[in-house]
This record gives sequence, C-alpha cells and structure tokens, in this order.
Amino acid sequence: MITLYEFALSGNCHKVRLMLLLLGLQYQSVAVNGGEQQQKSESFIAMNPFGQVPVLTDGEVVIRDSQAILVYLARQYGDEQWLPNDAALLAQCIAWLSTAANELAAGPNRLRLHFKFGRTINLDESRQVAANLLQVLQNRLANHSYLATDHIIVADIAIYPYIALAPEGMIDIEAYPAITAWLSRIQALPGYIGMPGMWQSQKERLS
Ligand SMILES: N[C@@H](CCC(=O)N[C@@H](CS)C(=O)NCC(=O)O)C(=O)O
Repeated sequence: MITLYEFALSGNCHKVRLMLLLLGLQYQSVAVNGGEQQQKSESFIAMNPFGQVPVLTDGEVVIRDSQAILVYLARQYGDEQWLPNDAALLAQCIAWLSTAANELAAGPNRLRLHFKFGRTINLDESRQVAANLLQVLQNRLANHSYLATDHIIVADIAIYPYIALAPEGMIDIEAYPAITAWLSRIQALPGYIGMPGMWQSQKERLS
C-alpha cells in the first residue's frame, strides 16, 4: 500500500497527490500535524532527516522530497510518457525539477508563505525571483504546450501547484496568458485534482 504523509495546504504535497491521481493509484493519506511539529518527531525524522513533508512509503520503500517522489511514481507505475528515457529529454526534465526546488521555491512559494501564512521573507528578492521565473515560463509556453516536450511529464507536475497557487502570493497570474493556458490544459486532464487557493480555468470554475 502506498502511504503519503502530508500537510493539506502544502503545494509540495499536492504535487504528489496530483501525480497519484493522474496515474490512477490508490493510496492512504496520513495528515501530519504541523501545528504540533509532528514532522520533527523522532519517528518522522527516521523517514526524512530534514523533518519535512511530503514523505511517501510504498512497502519497504521510503522516499522524501516531492521531486524524488514524482520520479519514483513515474518510473515504478507510469510509462515512458511521464519520465523520458531519452538522455537529452531526461536532462530537460531534471532541469525543470531543479527549477521547482530552486526558483519556484524561492519565488512564488515563498511569496505565498508570506502573504498566506505570515512568514518573514525578503519581499523584493522573492518578487524578483518570481517575476523572472514567470517570464521564463511564459516565453517557453508561448510556443509549447508543456514545459519539457509536447506532452505532460513529471516536470510539469513539479512546477504546477505553486504556479496555480501564485494568486495567494499576490501574483497576477492572468498577466501571463501562456501560463494560464498551460494551467488550463493540466486542469482538463482525466483524474485532475485541485486544492483551495488555486487559479482556476473557466471550465474548472463552472464544474
Ligand atoms: N524540497 C522539499 C521541500 C519540502 C518542504 O518544504 N516541506 C514543507 C511543507 S511544503 C515542510 O514540511 N515544512 C515544515 C518544516 O519545515 O518543518 C520537497 O520538495 O519535498
């Protein structure tokens, strides 16, 4: 049985939820109590020494880090569509996973932590990182349907939640039409699940 240890309001956890559902996988969710710092308990640290969610277990396999979990699920349960075998394409995919852990975390994610949860941040720096990232995404998606290739792969799932949640970080996502078109494409996928606070396509709003 697959088990996901998660916070309900975490975009990193949402990546994993979305991937599990797009792959049609059954799993059990364990809500980690962040208010009580359960992620820092001895038993949790045994699964993730950084004391963070998400963590996914699958039998004896224990994986920390949302990007790593996406790669595991794609390789273990998905077809090549989700995680390319081709060396150049795989490198493109890893580049976007790296962007998820770096620019996305330091920009849109950090702005959301500030405006939604009151975290103290360097506002100017986070806004600059976010603006730069959004322009890179807009430029790429102006000519492509997805980030790394012509169909969805784990790279898109890794970037998706914190871009869809960008309005909670006071980012005007509608100013980037190629990005909202990409968000809409993902929201139209069979098995798609959203979370509160995400930008929604008109179709999603009406459903
Ligand atoms: N690189 C990690 C980051 C994980 C992360 O930042 N988790 C946050 C929730 S989104 C967390 O557990 N925060 C609580 C803490 O650090 O104590 C990933 O992608 O999974």
